[in-house]
Amino acid sequence: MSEAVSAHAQTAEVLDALIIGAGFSGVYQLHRLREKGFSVKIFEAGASLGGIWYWNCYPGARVDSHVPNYEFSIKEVWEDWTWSERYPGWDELRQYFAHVDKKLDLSRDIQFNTWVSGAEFDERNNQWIVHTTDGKQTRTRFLIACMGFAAKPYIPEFKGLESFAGTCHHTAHWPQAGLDMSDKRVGIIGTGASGVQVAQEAAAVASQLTVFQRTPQMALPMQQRKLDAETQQSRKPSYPALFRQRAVSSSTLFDVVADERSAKEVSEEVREAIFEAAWQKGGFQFWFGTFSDILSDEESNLLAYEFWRDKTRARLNDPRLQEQLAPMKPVHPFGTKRPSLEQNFFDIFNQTNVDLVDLRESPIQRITPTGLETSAGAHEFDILVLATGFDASTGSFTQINLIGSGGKRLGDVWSDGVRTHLGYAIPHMPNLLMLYGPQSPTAFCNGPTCAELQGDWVVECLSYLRDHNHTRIEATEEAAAGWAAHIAELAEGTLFPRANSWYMGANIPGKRREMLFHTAPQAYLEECEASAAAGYAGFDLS
Ligand code: NA7
Repeated sequence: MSEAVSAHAQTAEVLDALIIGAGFSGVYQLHRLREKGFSVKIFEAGASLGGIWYWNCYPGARVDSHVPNYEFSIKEVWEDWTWSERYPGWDELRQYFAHVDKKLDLSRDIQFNTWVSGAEFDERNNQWIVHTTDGKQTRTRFLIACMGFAAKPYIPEFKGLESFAGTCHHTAHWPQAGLDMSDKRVGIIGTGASGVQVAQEAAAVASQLTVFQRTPQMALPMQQRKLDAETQQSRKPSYPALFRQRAVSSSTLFDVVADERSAKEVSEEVREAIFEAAWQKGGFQFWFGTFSDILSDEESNLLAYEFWRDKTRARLNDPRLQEQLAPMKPVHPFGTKRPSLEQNFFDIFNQTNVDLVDLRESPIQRITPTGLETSAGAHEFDILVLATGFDASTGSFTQINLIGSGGKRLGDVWSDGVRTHLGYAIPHMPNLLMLYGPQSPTAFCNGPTCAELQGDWVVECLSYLRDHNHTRIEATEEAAAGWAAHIAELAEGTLFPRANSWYMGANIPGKRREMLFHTAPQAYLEECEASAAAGYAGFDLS
């Protein structure tokens, strides 16, 4: 620590907790920690609350977990809030955050437009000194990272990208003022959730849409439904039980429960009926809610894939499109990349204004001032959309200059792979606690649910430290090595390692290939409870 920083920091106010990020996790932490009497603030890079729903404001951006499972269980928040759709869009989610803000009076403790560029641990005082891009430093006893899994957008190093003369945006950097795609020629690279959603909207208004697909997207029907306020209000008495259920059953996982049998052990008739029911129900029901072994047994997985494939091909008029979008043989096991939820994604390719370019047949060679060139030819457009995803989970942390105890940098601590204990804390990074981060069930549990289940653990932990006069908590190296082995072992019992997904860190060139998430949320909650009950086993407290 430089003397200047030290001198400045020592005269400043010291917070009990500084939270980075005002998405679901951050605002829940703020609310709960304030209730417990901690002095706490949020630093948020965006101009308002919402986290992912602030940044991802491209047309069609919407959540893939349904409400009311995708909302806070805080009574004063839900009692007079109703949604217009089962899977709300980004604009309605922003309105929800404004409602949460009003109800819980959050903004007074949130500093917006404040990007945390780094933080260093002051061992003498057991405090973090947090640096923001406005050149200021803030001291805090605990630093709580609530940055979400998608704080670092990924833009591939396409040759010539800077030469494009039209309008070009990554989906997570969409202009806050909006961008009209009407009567424009639009090119979209990427067919993950973002690419699928923006393509559906562009197809309706653009004069020409070209979708560049590298890997077929095993998108599932959303079965979106409008919701009316009266019906929602009449169901409110059941909400407390519904929210309690999130913590005690496998429904934590997006509110879907699978049949305990194997897809292989039932008759074809029964299997088709269960698949069809899940399909009609929509959302992630067909992903996690059919048979127990879909994501662990290759043969069962193939049965699900074939059902998906046949349903999808039936919607496409052209045999070539059928093979490009829903190939006879799966490119990876079904569901090992997060399936996007679609409304009319496959149907748009039957339209005359929509083209698909299969990048496996003809890779992108360069971006040009007027469009892009693949090995098969040139494509021109006015708007280029980069729906190319994120350096998921760990990218949120590695983009910040974190310096822990003994001057250890995060890159050093993670040089042999990600190391955390319970996904909450990193060795050599004392008093830094993470929510919705790596090596927890982040990707298999929705935002608000995880914000509360993990968030309560963190609040209890900080209260315990205060009650026991501890000023420092740190994950042990031994516990973190054991946790990394546990995460890897859990993944080995599934088919997830078989796809080049962001779950596996395999969407970013050069990123270490390792499962980044805990795949069994229920077991995870029990493991966290057990650690807390044992006085925070796996952590050094002092
Ligand atoms: P995703 O799901 O990571 O999708 C990114 C897409 O971009 C995917 O189709 C990629 O193809 C494609 N991509 C990435 N790099 C390239 C290059 N170099 N060339 C061509 N295509 C490329 O990100 P999203 O933003 O859609 O969704 C992220 C999550 O947010 C989502 O899962 C939901 O949870 C919400 P690939 O499949 O790697 O071949």
